[in-house]
Amino acid sequence: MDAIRNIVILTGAGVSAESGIDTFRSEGGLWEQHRVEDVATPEAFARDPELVLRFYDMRRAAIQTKEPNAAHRALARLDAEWAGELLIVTQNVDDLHERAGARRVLHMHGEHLNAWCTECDVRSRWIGPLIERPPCPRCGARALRPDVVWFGEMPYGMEDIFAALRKADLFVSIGTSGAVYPAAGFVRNARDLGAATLELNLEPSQGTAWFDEARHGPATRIVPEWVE
Ligand code: BJW
Repeated sequence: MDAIRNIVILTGAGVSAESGIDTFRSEGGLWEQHRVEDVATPEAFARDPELVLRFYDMRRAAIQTKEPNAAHRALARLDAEWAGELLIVTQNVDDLHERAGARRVLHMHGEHLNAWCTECDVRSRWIGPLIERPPCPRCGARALRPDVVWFGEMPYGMEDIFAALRKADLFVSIGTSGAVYPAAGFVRNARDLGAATLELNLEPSQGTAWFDEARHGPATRIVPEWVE
């Protein structure tokens, strides 16, 4: 990585799979007969809030019992040691990058540990069940929803992500199927902006042809191998 100074790393559900957190689109990756596209939308929440809140309460509780794996730890080491610019853009709502020690992390699809009050627009740390309709710590309204980005909503941090992509010498995509935009388009954005591109995934992703290089295997093996 001699000529490389600035790195953008995109991570997806595959980086947390070996910690025991289900991916979205794997075999059996359905939730109670619902596709993620049917549960993770503002329309689904309006139609059946109990179903959606139950889905997120269950996932939030499960995530809190999981631990970072060797891939998270390798990325945290890279973050700590890399003198150039580095940004880990994660699509994951878990906090396993942070619990492994990574600091330069941007959660473009939100965080399961946060709730968002749709009444006063304030985000707060909230880890209890949302299905009980707790009051917002700021305004008291019973209008908290998970602070995650659903289909049709604008992902967080897009300006910061594009600023990092413009400066990047290397773009690395880890554990993501390349099915969901705008994240799936970052490889083309990075290429157009002059970065080298590398895919690290269990299998070829939908966008694998866009990468200069692709290495396939479990994240706990191929990510530490790449970092070392
Ligand atoms: C391993 C492994 C191991 C397994 N080791 N690897 C038509 C064309 C283009 C776009 C659109 C379109 N129609 C609609 C859109 C837009 C839409 C979209 O992309 N839809 C698609 C279905 C086509 N996107 C949006 O609406 C987004 N917003 C938006 O576009 O706003 C407008 C905008 C305009 C211009 C600029 C910017 C914005 C919002 C998308 C929100 C996605 N939200 C979710 C839910 C978040 C909350 C939650 O967690 O519940 O985000 S959906 C879900 O998918 C979640 C994930 O972050 C996301 C990506 O999934 P990911 O991480 O890739 O997981 P999987 O399961 O798909 O893949 C796992 C991979 O890991 C696999 O490849 C495995 O092989 C691999 N793997 N084990 C290594 N051990």
